[in-house]
Amino acid sequence: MAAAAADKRVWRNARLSTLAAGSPGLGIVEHGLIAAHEGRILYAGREDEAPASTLAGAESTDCEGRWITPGLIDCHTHLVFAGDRASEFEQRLEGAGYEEIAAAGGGIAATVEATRAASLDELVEASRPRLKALMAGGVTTVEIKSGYGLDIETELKMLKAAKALEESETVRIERTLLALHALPPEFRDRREDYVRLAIDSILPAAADAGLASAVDAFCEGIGFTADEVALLFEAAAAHGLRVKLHAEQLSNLHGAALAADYDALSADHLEHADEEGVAAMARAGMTAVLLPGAFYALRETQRPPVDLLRRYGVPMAVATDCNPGTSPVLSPTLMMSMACTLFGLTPEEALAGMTRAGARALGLAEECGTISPGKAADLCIWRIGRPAELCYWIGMQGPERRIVAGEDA
Ligand code: DI6
Ligand code: FE
Repeated sequence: MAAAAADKRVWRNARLSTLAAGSPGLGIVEHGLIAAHEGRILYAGREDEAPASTLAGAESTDCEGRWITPGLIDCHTHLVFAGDRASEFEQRLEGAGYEEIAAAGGGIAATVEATRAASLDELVEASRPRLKALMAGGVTTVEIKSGYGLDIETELKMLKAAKALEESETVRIERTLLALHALPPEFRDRREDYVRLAIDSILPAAADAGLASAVDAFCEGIGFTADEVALLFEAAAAHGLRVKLHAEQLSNLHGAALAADYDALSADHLEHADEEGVAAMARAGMTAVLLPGAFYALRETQRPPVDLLRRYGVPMAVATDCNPGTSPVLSPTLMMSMACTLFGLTPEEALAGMTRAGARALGLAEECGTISPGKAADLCIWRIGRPAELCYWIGMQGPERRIVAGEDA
């Protein structure tokens, strides 16, 4: 993201949904005003209570009663990849299962082949429209994982592509190394060797190049075992990288509890998580990342344990999981809608899931996700009558205006 920031700006005559911690519910402020200086929020509250000093000399925008929310945060995507998997979609419609397709060499392996074959530039340009679609939907921060390279060169190429996208688009991008995503075909009979390559070579290379801020893995029957993930997480800690985990998506390998042992930021998917896993997540202060797009596309029936997550006070983030196989999703508000309709979240929980909890899942809780003094002035201005509309419309257009670091984006 370009590092420019407007000097001093004010958005007035607005209705705010601040999501600020400590405020009840959505943190609603009627007759609200937001003031920002050099890309950071100075004041967010009632217009008639705004200190004169925050207004002096500011460029002022009349929001004409529109709603302002924090910019949306998509904390789990695989949006950098080459090729597409529409044919796999057709196969699934004819009855083939996701795990069956993967076992037959399709699925993730098909995207790996296309991603290895693409140049860095091709990869960036193939991915840009997906990023742009998410941005148009209101996303101001997005996490992008590697995981379709599964060799040093291509994993780094993917992370470099994510970096190039951040440098050329007005959006914040967090990069995550997902080397333990699938076993690459050339290691089919040498599983341990690939795990060693990921831990001893790919991880250090990504860390040394400063290309990733977190490490993820796919802990699943068709992915990697809890023991293999534990080895990876030890190495991540040694390199000073936080961890997160695809856990309990298709079965329960107790990945959530494992992730908690390594002070993970989040466990993601969680359809098959049990009370032990949720309790461990609560103790470790983790965030649960719910991905209703994958649940929908795979026509899953086991829902994540939302009641348990509520009971244990584990914050629930909602994300697109944008990927070519199980979640070809390009709309953040559609995920909020599905989080409500398919998983039973309230509209308040779904909006918190794509703002405050999304930031927490990325370790960015101090930086963004709520409209609070000191945080980045990343905002969406919506032409809606009430915040629940963000979850209610199916296929809604994005915000009327998107602000990143205090600038119209
Ligand atoms: N879980 C998912 O939903 C994606 N990766 C993962 O570990 C699927 C990725 C793909 O099918 O390409
Ligand atoms: Fe995923």
